[in-house]
Amino acid sequence: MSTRLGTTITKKIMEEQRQFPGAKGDFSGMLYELVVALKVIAYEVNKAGLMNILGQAGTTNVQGEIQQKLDVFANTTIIHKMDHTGYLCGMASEEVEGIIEIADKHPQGGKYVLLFDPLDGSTNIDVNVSIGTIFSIYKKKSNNPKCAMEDFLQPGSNLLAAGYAVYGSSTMFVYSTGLGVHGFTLDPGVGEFILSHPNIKSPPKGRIYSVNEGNRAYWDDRMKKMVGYFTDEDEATGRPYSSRYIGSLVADFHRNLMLGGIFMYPPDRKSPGGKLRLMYEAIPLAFIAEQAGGGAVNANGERILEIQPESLHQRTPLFIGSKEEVEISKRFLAGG
Ligand code: AHM
Ligand code: MG
Repeated sequence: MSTRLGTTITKKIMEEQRQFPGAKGDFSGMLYELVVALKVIAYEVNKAGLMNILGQAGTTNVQGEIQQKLDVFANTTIIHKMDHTGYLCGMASEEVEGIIEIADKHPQGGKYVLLFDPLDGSTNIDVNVSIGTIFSIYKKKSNNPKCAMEDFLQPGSNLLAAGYAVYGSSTMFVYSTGLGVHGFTLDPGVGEFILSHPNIKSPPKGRIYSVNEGNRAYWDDRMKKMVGYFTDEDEATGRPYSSRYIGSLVADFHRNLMLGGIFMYPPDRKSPGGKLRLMYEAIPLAFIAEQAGGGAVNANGERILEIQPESLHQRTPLFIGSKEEVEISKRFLAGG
């Protein structure tokens, strides 16, 4: 039996730290802590059917959606794992209305802010379908002793790091600090993430389109034409595309990142501003998509990473994936 474990996430983070000569290790320390929180969530998700943890917690989050018990667990796990580290000046979560400040009893003066969607795809929890956690990290901007809203409302082009965990047939952790995208698979035997997908590059052209077609009646003509394009037959351009839709953004995104294709959550009559959250979902995944050679735009064809956020829980339409399919979506969004 081989005793080789492969490259652990700790080793990879240390290697990346060495590429920033002035780095003191705070950023790396923060990532390690976050990875531990994600392992705790993965463990809990994996035994969800065994514990009396399934079902709704009976509280409603800021978006007015009913929270599942595991949402609450994931949210508090990340907050409690990160709040006493001294690395952060604050956090923001999809499940919490305002900024999560660092309590006075914990070390102050952290240089970074962490934003996260603790459990994305939460309607899939009870039915054993892949779900995940999405995160992003910015450097604190303001001179406030505590963090201020401006520290959070930064465009994605300022991101220091972003990534996600997918709790699926295995648990994967995918992240980027701007030096490419790296994917790790959790070895449950040793409880360590092992580098399984170094330097992920998304295929420049894919074969998959992902959208909730049940919303077709609410779409505008641009959207109907675009999906018509993906489903029409044309051998020269490899159409029709295949349709794949899980209903967990993070899992849909991950599959398309690996196989190539486009994920779309357009504006529609029910949600004219789109459904997904700019800060917790669109920006971090756009950062990963671009680092892997793909792209991400809103319904005006604007690059997601260039949007100046106006509020923590702002929503956005999202078209994200391989370079070619994002260009096709831009063409249709422009009315062509
Ligand atoms: P959430 O589970 O964090 O609230 O995220 C919203 C989810 C996304 O994961 C997914 O892409 C989308 O909502 C699915 O929406 P719909 O059911 O309208 O297709
Ligand atoms: Mg989500």
